[in-house]
Amino acid sequence: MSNNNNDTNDEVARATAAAAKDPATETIFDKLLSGAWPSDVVYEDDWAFCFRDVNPQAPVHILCIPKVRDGLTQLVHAREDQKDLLGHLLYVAKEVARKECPEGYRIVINDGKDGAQSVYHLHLHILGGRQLQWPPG
Ligand code: TR5
Repeated sequence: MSNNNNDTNDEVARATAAAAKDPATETIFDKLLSGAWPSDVVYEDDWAFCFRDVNPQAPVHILCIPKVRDGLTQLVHAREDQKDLLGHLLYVAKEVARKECPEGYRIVINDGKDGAQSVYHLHLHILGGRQLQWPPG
């Protein structure tokens, strides 16, 4: 687990580089979804896929993504007809968090460059398993 200043700077650098790329290109999450790359899957159903983050920022760090990206590179691009999907993802994240983090948790969406988003496939971060601080950096 890591959360020092160097990691924070690295994450911002990755986010800045990712934001400069064409958001239509496939992301690493497509490889995890297809099984081409291994992932530690926590939950999946027809719409949602939840797996442990490879670089955890807390004892519990799980990502929850839509199985089909369909333009959802980032939250800001969500369409009205995707409201049910967004609600489903939030509900699934809550259910996963309730089981994994009985003392509480945080659900985060990083959006765009200033949000330090580095992978352009919508994802909810579920963080817990320790006392989280506020405000975030
Ligand atoms: O910075 P944002 O909000 O876009 O979050 C992207 C998250 O994807 C980060 O927390 C990364 O640690 C995580 N990530 C990146 C890779 C990866 C992953 N989680 C699981 N497995 C991964 N693989 C195999 N490869 C990655 N590059």
